[in-house]
Amino acid sequence: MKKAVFFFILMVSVLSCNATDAWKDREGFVDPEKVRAAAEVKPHPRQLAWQQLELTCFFHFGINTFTDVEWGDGTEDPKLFNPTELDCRQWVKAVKAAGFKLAILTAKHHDGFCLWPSKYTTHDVASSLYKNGQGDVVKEFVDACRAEGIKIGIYLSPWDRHEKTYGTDAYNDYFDNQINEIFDLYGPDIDEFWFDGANGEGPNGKKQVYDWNRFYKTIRERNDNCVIAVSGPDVRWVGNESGLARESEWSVVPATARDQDDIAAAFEEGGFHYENITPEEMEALGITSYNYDASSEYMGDRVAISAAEEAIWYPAECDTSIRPGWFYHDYQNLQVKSLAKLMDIYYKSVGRNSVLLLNIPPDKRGLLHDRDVKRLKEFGDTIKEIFGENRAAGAKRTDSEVSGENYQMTVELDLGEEKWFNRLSIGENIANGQRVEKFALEVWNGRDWKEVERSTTIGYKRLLKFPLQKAQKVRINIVQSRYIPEISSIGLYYSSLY
Ligand code: FUL
Repeated sequence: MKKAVFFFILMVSVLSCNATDAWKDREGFVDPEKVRAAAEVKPHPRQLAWQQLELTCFFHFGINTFTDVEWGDGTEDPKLFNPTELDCRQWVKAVKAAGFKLAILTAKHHDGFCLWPSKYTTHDVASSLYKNGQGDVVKEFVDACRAEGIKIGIYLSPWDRHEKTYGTDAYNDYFDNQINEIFDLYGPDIDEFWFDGANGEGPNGKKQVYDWNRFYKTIRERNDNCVIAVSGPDVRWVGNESGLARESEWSVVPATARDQDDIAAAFEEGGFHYENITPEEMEALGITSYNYDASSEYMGDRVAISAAEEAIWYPAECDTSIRPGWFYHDYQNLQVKSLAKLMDIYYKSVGRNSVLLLNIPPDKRGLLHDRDVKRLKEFGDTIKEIFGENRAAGAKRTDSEVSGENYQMTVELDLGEEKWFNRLSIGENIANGQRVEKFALEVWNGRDWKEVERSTTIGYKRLLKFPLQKAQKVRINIVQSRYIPEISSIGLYYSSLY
């Protein structure tokens, strides 16, 4: 009996601990004016359009597919590239059926091998056996995307382990020329350029000093709607390759998050940061700038914003692969991520104010493997099944007044009758910024409002999983916001499994 009482007390304290932890503030200097100003930072229309895609994908395909490695060194024989059944339409159909809206092809990876016939190098498809050197994979890819209505993304690795000019100013010309070449041949409707953060040595042992602003200017001139990701100003790498956003994911972060040298350092050294100290302490330590840690769990929180000179809209993209590697390897055929794993990633990427970038690597034939195609279909079907029926559709919504220095308010929904649900989808009108810091989901049990779940940021979309509820009235209790909350969508759903 004693044991049972002890266990009960332990469980109660563990549960209440968890509940309060979600709202626990980090210790540190907070400047209310800067926090308030951060709520005014808004996305560029190209960033907003990108965020609304939710599901985007990668196709890692190239010379590595044939040499069976993850990073080629640029010395591989182009003749090895020879897909026997290449069908980009098969790739694009598979991802489209699963709900993906944009696909990115690795037109050039770190080995420098180009999947299009480039007039600036011979390390490309034109020197391969594929269609006797007459093939053009980038063209086949963009044609397939256009035919299926999928947006187009191009991955062009700045780091080039083949190109002889790498490490000199001439390489900046080479890289800029290739960006222009891509637009000349396949543009202008390229919606995402993906520049990797990895920056190693070239064939002559030199590292490149990139002329980033020149590359960005070229892209802006060719298509102002195109977002530039990772080593670029529009889309931020989330900080891991597991497809997981932070529990609190802010799209408004210190401007230093966009500093290219810091991004490269973060890739190499795991990064470093000083956001937990006051400006006075920074001065005393001789630190002049707030440094960047791509994986800091505090990215964009009040303390980080308070230490920043400037805050910018720089939303997170969560990249991960459906298999352990980015490129296809036969021996990984039994390691395709499970549906449960993919759904967990979905809740923790799209469901945490981020865009998912899922890689599905085509094999040596130039086709997606059956196992990957099957898993993609299950993934898309499961999302549609869960989120296809919104049990809050047509509900009567009542917003309270906003009060207090934390802009508290409630949004109440009357569902018209009692309904069962165990998933919440909620969104802010991010065209006006990201504001909510702490909220709770509550249900009316006939006498009182009962708290079901506590959470933190919302942003474009927040998904919550919680135990099954039956209620007619539901309330979102916003307990802390940086400015007047603008809740633009609320959905309630039921899922038996995921
Ligand atoms: C990394 C690269 O080094 C990997 O090969 C892969 O392309 C991944 C998406 O980005 O930085």
